[in-house]
Amino acid sequence: MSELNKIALKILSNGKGILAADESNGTMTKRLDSVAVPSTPENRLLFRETLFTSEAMKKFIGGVILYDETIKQISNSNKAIPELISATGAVPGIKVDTGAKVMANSTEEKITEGLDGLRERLKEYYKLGARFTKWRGVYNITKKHPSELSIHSNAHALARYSALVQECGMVPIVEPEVLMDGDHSAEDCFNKTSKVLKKCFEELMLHNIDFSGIILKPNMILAGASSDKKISNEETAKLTLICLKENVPTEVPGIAFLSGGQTEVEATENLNLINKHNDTNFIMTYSYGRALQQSALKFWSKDIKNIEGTQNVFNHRANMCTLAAQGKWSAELESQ
Ligand code: 5MM
Repeated sequence: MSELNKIALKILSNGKGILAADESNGTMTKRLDSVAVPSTPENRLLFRETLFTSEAMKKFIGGVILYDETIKQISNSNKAIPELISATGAVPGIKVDTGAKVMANSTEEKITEGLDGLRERLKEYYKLGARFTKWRGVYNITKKHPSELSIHSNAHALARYSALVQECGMVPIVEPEVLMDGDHSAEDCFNKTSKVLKKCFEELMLHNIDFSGIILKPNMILAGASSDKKISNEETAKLTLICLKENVPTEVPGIAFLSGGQTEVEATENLNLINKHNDTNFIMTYSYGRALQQSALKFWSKDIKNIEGTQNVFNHRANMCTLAAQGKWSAELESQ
């Protein structure tokens, strides 16, 4: 077993999942604005540290994706953040892309940037304690999109990023996110996600990536957020499994889904059904941002000094997600 495969399994095994706490300052400011808390470095740290020191970290969370600001912050208990996370048994990770920007010669599609100087930045993050990384490509669905150009360019960037990350001894999370925005059908989402994944793995292969040392972070197969043709959770689980079986090489150890704008319970229920029907060898777990943090953030905003209360809310959510990652979740458990 390679070192990279060991890291991936440490993050994903036993129903554990990933806490995606890598919101850039722009996104985190939107999240904090929505609950009327000022977005200062101190407040961003306070909320995140509240999650990182919860019981959930030891029991349910295998890895945390950090943002550049956070990985360099010192906790209120005077510890470096990666040290605080490692002490819980979870693996510190870092988002290394510098964001999705409008693609030249296209006003509607985005290309993720951050390859220039990446080799040097990776060395620095490794020294700070990171052992895995994340890069997110985004694709929108319309009649014409994603275009061949966007599918190809984002896959190429994901592959170049992955090669540099593995060279540096870390596990790359490969996140091609086909967005939920729009009124497209689930069938459209299935077809377009399939094309995106197929191209990603072609490019990863071309760049000699060790598939046993990556984690895939895909979207689930859903109808667009404003579509009137929603499908059932059972159908989402089945279509998601077919899509992954058809496009992901069997050497990949695990798949950690993004929540993409689903509610906390929806994202949990869909993951649970995926695991109930999982007839693959892939570990199927979560790498949620919003679907792990939403209710904790709302609770915390009422009194940012109420650490214990906020942690209780987060512990519950992470517990539900970990049950779902084992196919053991049920709706009744939500209210217990
Ligand atoms: C945590 O949110 C990340 C967003 O970062 P940006 O500020 O760079 O947009 C995002 O990449 C996230 O990791 C994934 O989309 C999963 O989060 P959700 O909320 O979709 O589960």
